[in-house]
Amino acid sequence: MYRLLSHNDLDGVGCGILAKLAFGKDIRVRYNSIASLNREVEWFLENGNQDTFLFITDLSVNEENEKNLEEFYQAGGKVQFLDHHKTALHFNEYEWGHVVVEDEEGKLTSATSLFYEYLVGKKLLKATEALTEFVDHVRQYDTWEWEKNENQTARQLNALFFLVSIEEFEDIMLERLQKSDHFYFDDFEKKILGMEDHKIDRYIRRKKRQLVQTKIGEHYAGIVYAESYHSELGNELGKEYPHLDYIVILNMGGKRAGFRTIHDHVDVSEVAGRFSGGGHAKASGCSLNNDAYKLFVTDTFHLDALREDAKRNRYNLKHASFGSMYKNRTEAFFLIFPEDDDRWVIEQNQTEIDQTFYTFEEAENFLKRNYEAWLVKDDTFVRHLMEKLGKINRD
Ligand SMILES: [Mn+2]
Repeated sequence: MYRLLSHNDLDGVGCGILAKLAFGKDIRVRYNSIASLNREVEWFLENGNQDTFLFITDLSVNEENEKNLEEFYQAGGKVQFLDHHKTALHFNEYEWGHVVVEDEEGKLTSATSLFYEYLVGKKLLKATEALTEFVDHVRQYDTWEWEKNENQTARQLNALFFLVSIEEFEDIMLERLQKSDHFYFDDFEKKILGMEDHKIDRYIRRKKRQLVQTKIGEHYAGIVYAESYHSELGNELGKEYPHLDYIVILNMGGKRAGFRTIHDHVDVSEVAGRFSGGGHAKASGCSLNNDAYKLFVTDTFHLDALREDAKRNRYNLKHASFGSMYKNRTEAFFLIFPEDDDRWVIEQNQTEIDQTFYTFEEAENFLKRNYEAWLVKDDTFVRHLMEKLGKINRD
């Protein structure tokens, strides 16, 4: 008999689907949250049969289970641990541990891609075109590589995963992967996935107007409350407000904080680590313990939300040689413009501030971090210029 304990996200369930294809009725699969995995492992070690082969995928166990698994293995127990989280790399010390974050070609791995490689390598599963495609969609979604590749199938595969129950998702995929030459969505799925895309768009648009900014240590963070679509949200908010080092998504119902960044200079697994959480460099999470609650909720609840930059301007544009106009909540006006030798300067209410910048982006970052200013709409821009002109004419 085989037993699989895996994560309850798309990557974790991808492992379950592969396990069922490989072992059929001989495997029992259970999907876990980060918290419930340790209980399951404890239960297995206390009650499990020495003949049952245990797989653990996409999640890490605590130190006690780590020690007990090693004992179980040394006593002849069969266990294989497969993961791709940086925080689990120390499991490679064990013969039963296999943790790879990036493969030899520099491609990011996922639990599903590692498990596929393992099963095919051990001749427990036959590689097919459809399976290879499915595994790579899961991998691209989990590593966020889909975005760079504009792989909408990967994104929609995850959306479908959340639209149906895990059991339904398994059933659909098991049948499709066994029967078809290629991975695909049927017409009904395409229709509901289209509707879901619109719903996500509206949700994200609303959340963009609820984000507050705060400084934590040397980093600037954006904080938002949200129960759903954390990955999409983290990514879209990160792109809308690139001056923020990372985005904190608070799920009050789940009493958890998620951290996302689109930047390479920040490692959010470190941020989560400060609150006993973990994860990847670009996506991580922790429980809302007292410290995290105070920092992210108590200390920021009174703050006003950031304002988005004007999007449909024809005149007041970023990088403009005659200047880009910003404004903040205190009604201060700012102008970013280039000065002779490739330096960008900021003028606040017609007075230049001391600091100068090499690029427009640097200047804008400074402005947004320190003044929470936004690019004003054309009509404000024009009105402001007219007033200035009027003043000059009167003088
Ligand atoms: Mn994963």
